[in-house]
Amino acid sequence: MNKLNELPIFTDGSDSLLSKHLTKAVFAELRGKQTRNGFDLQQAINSGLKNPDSSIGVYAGDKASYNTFAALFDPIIESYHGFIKTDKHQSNFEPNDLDALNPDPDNNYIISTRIRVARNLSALPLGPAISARQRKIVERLVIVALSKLQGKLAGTYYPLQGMIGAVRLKLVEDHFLFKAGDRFLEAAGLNRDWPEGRGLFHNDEKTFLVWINEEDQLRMISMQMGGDIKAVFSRLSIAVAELETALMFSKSDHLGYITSCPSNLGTAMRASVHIKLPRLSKNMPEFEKIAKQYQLQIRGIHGEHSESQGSTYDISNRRRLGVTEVECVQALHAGVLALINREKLF
Ligand code: ADP
Ligand code: CIR
Repeated sequence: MNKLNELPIFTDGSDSLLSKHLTKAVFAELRGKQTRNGFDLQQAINSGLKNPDSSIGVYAGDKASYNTFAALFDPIIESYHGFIKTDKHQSNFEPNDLDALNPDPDNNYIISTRIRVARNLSALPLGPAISARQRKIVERLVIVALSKLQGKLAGTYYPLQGMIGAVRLKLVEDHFLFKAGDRFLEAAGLNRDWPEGRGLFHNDEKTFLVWINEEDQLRMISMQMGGDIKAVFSRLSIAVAELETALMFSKSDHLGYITSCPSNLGTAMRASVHIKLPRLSKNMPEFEKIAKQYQLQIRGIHGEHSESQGSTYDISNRRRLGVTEVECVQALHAGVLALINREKLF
């Protein structure tokens, strides 16, 4: 990696939170700093520099990055989540507090529902600064914890190393597995030693899955066909509580669960539906207006940075910090109801 001597110049097309908040003064304050794991500013911002179309553009190498590089990370966190230094994050993962009747009981619009949370182990650096040896320790610890799951959550771990190419691609295509070679993760150092230490756990029904050592050390996922958001949330709540008894996750009173991308801090939860909106999606300004009003993010059908296919979109909660898990999902539910009601009016 080249040494970062001068304030990077961002092209006009760059709209990332990095380009907005890496001012001359912030750069001067942070350029010589590094955390105890040796993670420096160059590593924190490399993804945004290499990928001018980033929306965020920064990654943390460890929990300490959020203090060491606070002059850059705090304004990014505030811009993304609307959460300031004096705010406190609170958790509520209680399914009984969620009021979310299926918004599409006849299956006319919602294809599938998925909720994921990210977690990292408190004793080790985050993915951008982890060593190959430490990554394998994560894999081993998580496999042991997963092997204790019982009943419908019990399943099998499939390491990426040695997996047949066609099998891996089918899992990606079917939305169960992360893709390889993501350029944002590549520039963040998250693809080092690929595919060592990475893998996928899932139960027989593929309704509970865990990604190991992708962008975060764990991504725990609950998903199923249709729009029963509450069932998906309940399954995840039980599974996460179970794994939390066996693993010590990195968190802070202020920032909630610590993740490598600041957009995932707090609940680290993205609750989404794949939804068909053939009429509304022909009127993008109206579609985007409703999404903005309900603080929803619109993604393509193969996830972040992908295009939509036909009129099917991935709709999810945008905020994850300063809101509880129940509030994240309640926001998705309210937004999805509004989208379906608008679609019906055309
Ligand atoms: P993340 O959810 O971790 O932010 P991505 O946006 O990359 O990551 O999505 C990961 C995968 O999950 C992609 O294959 C995406 O299509 C799939 N996915 C997301 N939401 C749903 C959903 N509601 N139903 C089915 N698959 C989904
Ligand atoms: C980016 O900056 O575009 C990538 N590093 C991904 C950021 C995560 N995106 C999001 O909205 N949660």
